[in-house]
Amino acid sequence: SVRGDYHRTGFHFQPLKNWMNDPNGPMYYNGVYHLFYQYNPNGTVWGNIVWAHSVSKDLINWNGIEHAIYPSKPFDKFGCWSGSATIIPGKGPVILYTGVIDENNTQVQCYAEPEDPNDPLLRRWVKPDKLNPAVVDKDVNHTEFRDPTTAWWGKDGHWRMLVGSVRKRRGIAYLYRSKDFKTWVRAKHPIHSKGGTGMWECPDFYPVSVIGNVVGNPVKHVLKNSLDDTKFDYYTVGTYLEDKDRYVPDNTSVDGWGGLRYDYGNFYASKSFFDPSKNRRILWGWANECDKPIDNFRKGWAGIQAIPRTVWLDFTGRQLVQWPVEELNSLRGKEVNIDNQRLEKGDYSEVKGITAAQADVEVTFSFSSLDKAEAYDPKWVKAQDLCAQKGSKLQGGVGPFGLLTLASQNLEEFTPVFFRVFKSPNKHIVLLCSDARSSSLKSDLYKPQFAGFVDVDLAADKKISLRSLIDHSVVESFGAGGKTNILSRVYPELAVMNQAHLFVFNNGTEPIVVQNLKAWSMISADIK
Ligand code: DQQ
Repeated sequence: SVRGDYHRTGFHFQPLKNWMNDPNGPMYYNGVYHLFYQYNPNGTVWGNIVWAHSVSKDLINWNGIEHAIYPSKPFDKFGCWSGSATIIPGKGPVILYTGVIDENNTQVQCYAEPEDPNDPLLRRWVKPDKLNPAVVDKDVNHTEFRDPTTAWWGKDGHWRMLVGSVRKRRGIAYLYRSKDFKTWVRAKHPIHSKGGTGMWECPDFYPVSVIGNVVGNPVKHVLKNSLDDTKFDYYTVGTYLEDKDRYVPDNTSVDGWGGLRYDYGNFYASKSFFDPSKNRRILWGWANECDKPIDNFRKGWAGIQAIPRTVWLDFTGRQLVQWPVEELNSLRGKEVNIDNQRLEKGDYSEVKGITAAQADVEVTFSFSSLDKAEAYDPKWVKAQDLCAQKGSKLQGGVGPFGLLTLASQNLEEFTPVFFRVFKSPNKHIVLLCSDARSSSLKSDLYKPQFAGFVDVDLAADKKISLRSLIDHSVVESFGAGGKTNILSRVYPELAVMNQAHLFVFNNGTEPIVVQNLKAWSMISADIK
């Protein structure tokens, strides 16, 4: 097979060919899930952007239909960029998106609605001239003014929505209000902003509560911004002061690069929506290629979407938790199990009997003591640097232990996903790492080691869980039940198709027990 075929995903969403980036306007309407996305119909690089459109009954199997929004008017002639859907009670869905009006990249916000609201698939979208452009604002940075959010309805009977921007180096989420969804007026104060963080792309703002209390009191709000500077999605948990229309992050969450991320890997420009059919909030995020542009060209495609994730507030109130939507389990085929397998220092053991290049793995590791944990140096503030320094090969105390995914038989190639535990004076510090440095024999690729800290109390539990979705060129991992997540894009040359293997390993002095491991061969999703 040609390079590209064996890196194509089996159950992660991707179009048949060409370039895809941000998920746009996700929603559930009249029994159908809609996913729009930034798409180049003519090539494998970013450009000629339209809103492609796919529909689904289950978030896993998709049918591509005609492009929903494409340049057709003076206000979007140079691009139809990211935006969101809002379902207006008694009327139905509408879309706000960013139109690029000239070669200078001047951005305005535009309005689109279904041509026929009774079409179950909402195939055709129109942009009424008298409603467009919906927002033109002379007082903002006109080339950095984009990505309107889903609107929400305030107690005063006015709609509100946010648009991302920047002034000097201050990232800004401007707030606009409207009585009728037609005329929008910028509020005196942005809902939130933060100096030194650069352009805020694709803001997202929504209420959250601890799971089981989704419909009841929203206890907190989340503001997510995609930082153009770093290409990661950062969020804070905080309070929305409705009467002032300001958002204030809690003192346990910080804005900017030092803050919490949805994902510590390749995951950007994400967007969430509320799914009333199952009372849950679902998050979509774009996972860019790490392959070279020339290889994207050879493959004929570039960009995938992460598996849609249910998102809720952790019981501590300090962070979110994410988990693949339950519908994904419908693709689980053959299952293998391991119980109570002990791994001494240096042990690695193959998980046989599944298609290791297209699999779902859930595992719980336990150990009897934390005494051997390595000392933590307070200088190690960046998880990614610590992972670079320690990796999976350097022997530790408690860990490194975890999975070797997409591994070739003799480990010439492998992508380790693993924990390392450190001891600091008052607590233990847990690192989750997904290290692409050994993922491919090919040398001229971007093979980053990604990592994040995991906020868990191991002293109480002495165990930790990991789930990895392995899909040819992606390893998407959820640590500690979805508290710290990492998506890696990898391009093995040997560990492909039925030449790929999966191992559990321990490279620390403390013995680790694979308390329980379940792995499934994954059936391919039906994505047309
Ligand atoms: N991608 C879109 C923009 C957005 C950026 C253009 C984020 O609207 O700011 O394709 O990836």
